[in-house]
Amino acid sequence: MTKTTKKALITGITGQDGSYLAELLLEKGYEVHGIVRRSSSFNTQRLEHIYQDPHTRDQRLFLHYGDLSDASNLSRLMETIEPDEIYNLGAQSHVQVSFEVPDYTAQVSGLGTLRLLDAIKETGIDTKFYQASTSELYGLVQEVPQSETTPFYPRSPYAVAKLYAYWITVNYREAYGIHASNGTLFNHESPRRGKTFVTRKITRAVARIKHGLQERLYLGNLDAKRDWGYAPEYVMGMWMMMQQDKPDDYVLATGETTTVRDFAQWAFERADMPIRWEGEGVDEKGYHAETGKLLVEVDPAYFRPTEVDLLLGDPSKAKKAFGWEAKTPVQELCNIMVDHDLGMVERLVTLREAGYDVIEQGVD
Ligand code: NDP
Ligand code: GDR
Repeated sequence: MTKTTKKALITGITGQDGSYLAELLLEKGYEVHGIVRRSSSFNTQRLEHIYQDPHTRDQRLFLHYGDLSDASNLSRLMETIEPDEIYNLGAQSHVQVSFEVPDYTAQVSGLGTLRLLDAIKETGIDTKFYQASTSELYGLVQEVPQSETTPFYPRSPYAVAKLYAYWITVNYREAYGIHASNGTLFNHESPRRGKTFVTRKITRAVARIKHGLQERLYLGNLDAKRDWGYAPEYVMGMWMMMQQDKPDDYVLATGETTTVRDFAQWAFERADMPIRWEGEGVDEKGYHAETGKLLVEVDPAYFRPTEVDLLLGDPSKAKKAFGWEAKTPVQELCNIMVDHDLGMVERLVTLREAGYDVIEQGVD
């Protein structure tokens, strides 16, 4: 290992963004350290293709047990690893779930950031810090499009926790001179997106319906609008932010917004199941335009106590500062995800037809 090899520490390495970021940093020659939670079942599926056995010579990917709720663990890891860059992507990241576990969400997604920043301050290591901030901070619409100067109005325990994390990042930058930046990222998706976020829930259901594994897709608010981009491009933006001489806060977004209904429409179309919509609100239903089969129904269980109706970002500051731009239009993103999920379900069905007793998760 040469002395010039940069070291990165990623919290949330097992998540969608963490896995893409680890890949990117390994490609760039970094030594990558990730914090993994102990779990009774494997939670490292997204890292399988880059996993290195600890006995491998020239190992460059290291996984450490840890948790954002455990300050002494974070401090010890910081001291032993001495990373040049820290990417804090770990979070209880599901907005609806945060209404069920608000205290835990605050501990992890809010105070977890403080624990990391304080460990940097107390250990005195020379490192850069990236905070995974979110367009959920904008919440109740104040201004469209939303930029770095738009006021925040969080609408969920998740968003309130992230508001704390945003400001504690700014505070430690100003108070202690830490190179700490907030990336305020709008929704970004991929075939690695968790299966309970709406885009992936839709694309996976489309594939399962196509192959007869599921009858129908139940959704919540079809009118919600999101600025959806492609996750690998966003982790590149995180890295670019960290290469700036001065820390700052930046929005990453596509500048386009789409309703949940339109995303679902495109996804079914991609799998040759065009939809026609009938009814309104809770009674709205999506039928197969040709067969008349009921494919989409609204289930109020998925409505949130307080909703974020419209997100549309203005990424011009990041473009001007370091040339970052989203490249994949949302419909292409939808196609990428549907094609992936169709392939996944096809493999599953083929294996089952051949007599193998495979569980669905096994081929994801
Ligand atoms: P995921 O939900 O896919 O991943 C979250 C990661 O955090 C997982 O690795 C998870 O581990 C880990 N984690 C959860 N709880 C803890 C804990 N107590 N201690 C340590 N790690 C923990 O999220 P994404 O990859 O989509 O998002 C990455 C970050 O960016 C998150 O902070 C999210 O809030 C934020 N964000 C995401 C956006 C998006 O559109 N994807 C947009 C804006 C911000 P495990 O695998 O064990 O569950
Ligand atoms: P979001 O993503 O809340 O924006 O947070 P999600 O995909 O969960 O919801 C997007 C919108 O779709 C509506 N919706 C549904 N959502 C889910 N999950 N399931 C449904 O069945 C459903 N039906 C309609 C939601 O009401 C919402 O309006 C994501 C996370 O990655 C956060 O961590 C991140 O900070 C933000 O994106 C930016």
